[in-house]
Amino acid sequence: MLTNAIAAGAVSEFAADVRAGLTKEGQKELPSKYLYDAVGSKLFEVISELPEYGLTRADERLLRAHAQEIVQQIAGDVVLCELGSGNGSKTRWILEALSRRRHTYYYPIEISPSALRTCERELADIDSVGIVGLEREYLDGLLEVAARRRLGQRILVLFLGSTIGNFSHPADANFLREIRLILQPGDSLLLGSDLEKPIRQLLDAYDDPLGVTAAFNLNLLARINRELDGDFPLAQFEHRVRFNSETRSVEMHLRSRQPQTVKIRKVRLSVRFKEGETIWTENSHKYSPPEVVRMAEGAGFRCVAQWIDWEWQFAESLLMAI
Ligand code: AVI
Repeated sequence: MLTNAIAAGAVSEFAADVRAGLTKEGQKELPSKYLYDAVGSKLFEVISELPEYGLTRADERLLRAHAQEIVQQIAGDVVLCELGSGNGSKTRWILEALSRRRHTYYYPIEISPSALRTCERELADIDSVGIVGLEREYLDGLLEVAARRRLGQRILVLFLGSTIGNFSHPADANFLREIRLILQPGDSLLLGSDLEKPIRQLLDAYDDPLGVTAAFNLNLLARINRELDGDFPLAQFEHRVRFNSETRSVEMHLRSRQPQTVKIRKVRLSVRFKEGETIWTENSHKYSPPEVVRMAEGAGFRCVAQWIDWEWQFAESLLMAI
C-alpha cells in the first residue's frame, strides 16, 4: 500500500515537472534527472564506456589512484554516503580503503531503484561494509544519513561524476550550500567535476557516432510515452548538442523535425512544436579548478586537496565543512 502511494507520488511529480517544462514561455525544457529511468541508466552506463566520453574513466582513475590518500585526510569513524551512486563501480576504491580501517556503513542515495539494486549487488563482496540503499532525492537521503549518525561519527559525502555540472549556475553553488547546511564542521565532501576542454572534444563526447547519447536523450520522450501515456513520435525528434560559451556548458536538446502537436494524456496536455523548436534536456557545465575551489568556499567548505586527471581534464576536490 505504502509502495503504491510512493510510486503514485513519483509519477505525479514527474507529470507536474513535464507540464511545467513543456508549457514554459520561450525555451521548453525537461529536468535532466528524468533521463535516468531503468533504460536511461543502462544507456548512461554504455556512454561511460564510449571512447569519445572519457569523463567516467577519468573519475575512476583518480579515485583508484588516490583513494588511500583521500581517506587518510579524514580521521575517525566515517559514514560514507553517495549522492547518485549509479552502479557503484567508482565507489569501490574509497569503500575498500575505509573498510580496511574499520567496519563502515555505506548509504547510496538514488532515485533509480534499478541502479540502486545494481550498486548494492556490485559492492556486496567488500568485507566489513554495511550497505543501506536509500531510494530518495539527494538532500532527503542526506538528511536521513545525518539523522542516523552516531555521536563522534563523521560523514563523507561522495558527489562524483560531475553531476554538479548538470545544475545550472547558480544552482550548483546553492546545492553545495544545501549540502553544507546538513553537514557538521569536520564532515567532508568529495566532489568530482569535469573541466574545460576543446569544444570539438566536448561535442564528440555528447554526440557520439554510435548514437548512444542520442538514444539516452530520446529515451526521455519514450519515458513520457510509457509513463504518462504520451504520443511523442520519436522519429520526428532529433538529438542536438551545442556548446554555450557564455555559460561554458554543453547543452543537450531534442529538436522537432517538423511542426507537430503531441498529446500527453495523463497530464491532459497538448503541446505544439514549431519546426526546429527544441526541448532543452540537459546542461553540463565545464569548470576550471579554481572555480570549483571558489564555489566550495562560498558554500562553507575548505578545499583540503584537489587531484586532476590530465588525460581527460577532470578534478576530484576534497572539501571539508568549516
Ligand atoms: C551524469 N552527467 C554528469 C553526465 C554529463 O556528462 O553531464 C550525463 C551525460 N549526458 C550526456 N552524456 C552524459
